Amino acid sequence: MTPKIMIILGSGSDIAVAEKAMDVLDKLEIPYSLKIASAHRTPNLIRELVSQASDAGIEVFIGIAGLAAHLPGAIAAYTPRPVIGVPVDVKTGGIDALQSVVQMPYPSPIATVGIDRGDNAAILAAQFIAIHDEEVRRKIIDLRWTYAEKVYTSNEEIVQKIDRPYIQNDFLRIKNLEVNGVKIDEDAEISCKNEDAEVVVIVGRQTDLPTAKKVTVILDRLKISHDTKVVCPIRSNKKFTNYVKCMKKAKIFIGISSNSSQVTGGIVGITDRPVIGVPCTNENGDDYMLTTVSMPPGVPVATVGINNGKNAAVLAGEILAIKDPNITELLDKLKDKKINL
Ligand code: AIR
Repeated sequence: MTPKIMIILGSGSDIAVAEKAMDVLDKLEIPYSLKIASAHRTPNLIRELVSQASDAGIEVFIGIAGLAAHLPGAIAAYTPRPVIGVPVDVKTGGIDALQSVVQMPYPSPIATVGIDRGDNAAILAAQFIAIHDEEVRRKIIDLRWTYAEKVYTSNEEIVQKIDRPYIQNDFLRIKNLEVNGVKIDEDAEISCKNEDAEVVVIVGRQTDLPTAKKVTVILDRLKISHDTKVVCPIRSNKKFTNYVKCMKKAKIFIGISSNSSQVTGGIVGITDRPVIGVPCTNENGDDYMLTTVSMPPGVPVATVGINNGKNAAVLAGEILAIKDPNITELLDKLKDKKINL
């Protein structure tokens, strides 16, 4: 059977992070292949392996590496398919690897997940595949529920067992709370005119709109339908939730996030579709890459480089191109600079 996903490790010493990815893919019953090849020690092997794997039908690549982790970028050089990068903590807490993976130049994005987050890389790869596979989509929803369930059970197993004189454990006991899923609020004043948009771009504040513009320029070049809204999940929670929920045909969400990156974090909690995050810089020049990428297990955000809206759009194109040769062709032209940008 041809696997759908190929995981490549920069070294055998990265195997513990790969185990987390394989645990998830086993649960989701998605066939995968695992190889070891180093961007620096064996560049020819990467070229051969990735080219042949792409031709054979691999749909998504996951590159896992530490230190100067150029592996995911090297994979991207030889495939039109989306590449997910997992930085590994070998030195400096993995920050060296994270920067090497996430800060890719246009038009070669790496969908970066948090340091050592092999589990989130596998969920993200499955989300890419689920765009054209409803069965995988259902399995992801079930798997993600197990992460949520743990939150509920820890209230019983940890909090309820605490015996202290002033803790009031009968007050709003979690297991007795009725918690409903978020529903569209017909009264919230936000419209969803472009309901058929395949890619939905959400911007938390006006000042980040230039980054959104970079996204939409490239989506137009790729002939991908899109809708953009400036709406903040903290200042206008109802509008934000309503918007995400009413864009029912969205295949991919792109969140443009600054500060604590509540935009991307907010989207990923209320959709099972893949979420791409573009971290922005603020007026003082601080960037928000860490608050975008460092998501907990179960809720990945595919992070691209700082302010790199163009790479977010290319990544969205690569994901949709898995089953759409027309987009693959347009991406080829973009990458070869055959069309004038
Ligand atoms: N690595 C291997 N080739 C290039 C890089 N950056 C990474 C591996 C591993 C780290 O270097 O992905 O995380 C150390 O590798 P090793 O083989 O010395 O244990």
